[in-house]
Amino acid sequence: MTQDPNIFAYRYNNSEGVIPKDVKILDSTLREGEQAPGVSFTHRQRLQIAWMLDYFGVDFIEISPIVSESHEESCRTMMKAGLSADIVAHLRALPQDIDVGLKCGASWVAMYHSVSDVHLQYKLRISREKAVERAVEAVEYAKSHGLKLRFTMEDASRADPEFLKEMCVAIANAGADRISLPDTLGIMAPRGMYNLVKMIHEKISTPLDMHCHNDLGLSLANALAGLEAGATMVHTTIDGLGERTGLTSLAEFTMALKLLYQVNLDVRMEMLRELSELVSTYTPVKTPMSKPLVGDNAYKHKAGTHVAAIIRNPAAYELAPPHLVGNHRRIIIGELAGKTEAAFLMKLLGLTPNSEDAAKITKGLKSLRTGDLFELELSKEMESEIVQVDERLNRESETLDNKAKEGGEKR
Ligand code: HCA
Ligand code: CU
Repeated sequence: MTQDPNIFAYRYNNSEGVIPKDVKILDSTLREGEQAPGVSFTHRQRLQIAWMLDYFGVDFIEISPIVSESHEESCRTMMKAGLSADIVAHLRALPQDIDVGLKCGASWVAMYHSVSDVHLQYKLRISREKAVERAVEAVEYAKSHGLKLRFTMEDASRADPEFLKEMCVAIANAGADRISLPDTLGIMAPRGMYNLVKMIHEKISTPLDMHCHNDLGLSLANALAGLEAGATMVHTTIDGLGERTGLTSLAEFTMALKLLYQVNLDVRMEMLRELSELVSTYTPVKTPMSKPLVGDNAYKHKAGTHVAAIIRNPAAYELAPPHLVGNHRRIIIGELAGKTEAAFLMKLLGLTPNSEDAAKITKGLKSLRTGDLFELELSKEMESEIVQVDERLNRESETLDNKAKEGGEKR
């Protein structure tokens, strides 16, 4: 089979050219990620994460210098570290916060201001008019100090669309370099996100950012929908860490771009599992086993029929090879194992595999009633051994079939 097994799925997606080839990634592990319950990095950990994200190849790294003196110090050090990524100082739309950014030597700041009525009334306790006035003043203040800036319309997805448009136009006219349209509550469906972004994209030419929370598990889908509607950057975090249930995961986003949109970003995807492990080491939030791509289970194969197919061609049950994201392929041996695995096990134990004994072992594994007995990581050598064992079993059963045909022998 020479054709890519994913080809028909790609055809349904029909998404080549639908989003910009030079789509940008902003990683907010050091800002939004630190808002995840239980997460707090040390200064050194922040610097290490920043270096690794930079080496991975993200375009922007976000950190909030206003949280504490330690954060301010990390921000200042990162600005001077000579990273290729731009460092964005995330702060409130207030002159005193912008001053902190300036003190850190920032060239990019991101200032956030709520735009939904519920936030204006209950969080900030100000009118819409006051919100526009304050926001425009903050943008002008930052621009007058030579800063590049992103303005975040916090809770954009729950704001009155007329007011959101008014605010976006005012902020664009005031000179913002980018505008973020976050789904702060994770309340959007992909269609809704598409409509919202399209509405703003038709109104202003300022480049737009997607920042989608994952409260309904739709953060990746919504970010992609936003890109389809004209946004050009997506905010991610390692493992999707963030306030409450977090936002779009860096691994899922980069792989979705590659597989679903045929956009090959200039990033080191093979670092994804390592990045996930790093953050897991530094926080009490352990990467869930079932986490797509980087989780322990992402490339484990259990059902006998799956394993048998995997060893002939991994593409049978893998959307992309594990090494692409630095993960490993494993097979589970236990009550769901089939004859091929049992034969492989015999070979490992120094026995000569044959169909009859392999069947007995399979039966034995089932009668143990212990579920998964153990798992094996498949090295390249092991995989080729399994294929050999599998071919041998196939030959054996072919011979038996032929004999049966020739002599009417019963099996
Ligand atoms: C926050 C708000 C924010 C900002 C997003 C952004 C959100 O937690 O302070 O700057 O693009 O989700 O609205 O994270
Ligand atoms: Cu957020």
